[in-house]
Amino acid sequence: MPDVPAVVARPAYDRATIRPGIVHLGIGAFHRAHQAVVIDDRLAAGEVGWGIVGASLRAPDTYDALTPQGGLYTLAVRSAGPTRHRIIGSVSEVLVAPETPLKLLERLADPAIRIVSLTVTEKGYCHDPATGALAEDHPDIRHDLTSNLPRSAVGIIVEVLARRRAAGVAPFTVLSCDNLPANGETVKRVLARFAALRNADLGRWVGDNLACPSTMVDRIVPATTDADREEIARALGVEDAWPVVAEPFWQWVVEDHFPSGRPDLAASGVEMVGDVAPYELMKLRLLNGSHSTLAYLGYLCGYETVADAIADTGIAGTVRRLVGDATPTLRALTGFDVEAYKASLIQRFANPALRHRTWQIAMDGSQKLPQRLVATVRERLGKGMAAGAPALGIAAWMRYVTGIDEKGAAIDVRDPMAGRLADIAREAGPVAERLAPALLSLSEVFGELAADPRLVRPVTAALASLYAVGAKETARRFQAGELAL
Ligand code: CS2
Repeated sequence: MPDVPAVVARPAYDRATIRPGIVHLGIGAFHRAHQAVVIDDRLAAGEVGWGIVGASLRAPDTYDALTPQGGLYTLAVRSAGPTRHRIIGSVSEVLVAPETPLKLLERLADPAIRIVSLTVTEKGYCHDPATGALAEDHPDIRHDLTSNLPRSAVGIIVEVLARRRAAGVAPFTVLSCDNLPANGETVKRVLARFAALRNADLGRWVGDNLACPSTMVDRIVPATTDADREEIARALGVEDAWPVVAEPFWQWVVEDHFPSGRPDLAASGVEMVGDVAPYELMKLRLLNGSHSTLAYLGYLCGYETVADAIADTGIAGTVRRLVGDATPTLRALTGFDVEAYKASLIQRFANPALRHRTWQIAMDGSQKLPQRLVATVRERLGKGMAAGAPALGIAAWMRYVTGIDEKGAAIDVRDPMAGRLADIAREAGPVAERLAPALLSLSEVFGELAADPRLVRPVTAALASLYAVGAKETARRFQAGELAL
């Protein structure tokens, strides 16, 4: 353990005693600032059988950074007050799936592994975002159906479940920690379908035996920058190749269904519940819905970070209206103060010490919009209400994915559907009446609402305004009640 100032919290346990009990797929900054911190607490409480083997499914960068540090890294918790630093020790090993695929399969097959958790982002589930069904023509799925060296999370998990079953080893619990609605059901649906495509009997076995509790995860964790690395090195007096930076707030709500055992998560502040759905809906529609709206409007206005965007009164007012419009679509939550959660959101977005880039959140919109904005519209329409604020968020996404900003400069649009989005934008041209219906016809994103005039009309009106007067003035008009959607 390097010599760091005494104020820096360190693992309060002997790391040599840790035994892995969890394999985490997708070991990015979010996992390291959220679930791994809870596990660090459990290890400190003496539950040494729950160390984490973290796997990257694509790039070796996390492996390269953390392996020379023995898996240790710093968590910097940033707010308006002084930054708090803590060294996390729960990651005992990092693997890179494409480089050592057999090693990963071997670790996953180990009976000591009782939980396989995932943060692979929305697109990592290889599903149709609107329906939640496995995308059977996805190139990774097609590859994995014919290979015993799978590359997708879905293919890897099913391969190992088959091996464990053949060896008479109980399955692990699969714990999705991604921002998807009913993430447990979603991962189970794609796993069972993939397994059935391999072999009908395996498909049934997965359906009958695999536990996939749903979870709601919440903590704002911007991508680490070189400036963060330098600042943390100065504070610690040692270099950390890949620290993570987060806000103080965190929440983790987990459905309590772990037939293969679990650490005592509740003892570290995790809420163990029977039904996560009301929490998920609240978080996806309030926080993530606001985030995506802030990202597209903010980026178009030229704001680099969420904190810059929320300082714009028009955008802040639009986010408040979005939260208000999403509220009637939420389900009742007993014992949780939704009003306090709502009130804290603007403050969290305004955190001056988190430099959360609008561009980062804008990524993968085609995968995020369905649960963040489209689902809110669907429920509002079902209740006889107008589409409301989400229509502006959707229109801002459309303006963004044209790939040209308000000054005529190129936007680096990152999205698995980027090619199709660009083709549609090129064909329609910068004409709201053509572009809005053309993008709305993407059924993967908008489902059955594609041609619904109750969505087409307000989205077209919002997009026309974005073209005519720009994002800043459109947000101002919307929050002032001068643009009805
Ligand atoms: C963000 C989320 O990048 C994004 O899409 O909306 O990562 C968000 O910061 C987290 O879900 C907060 O819990």
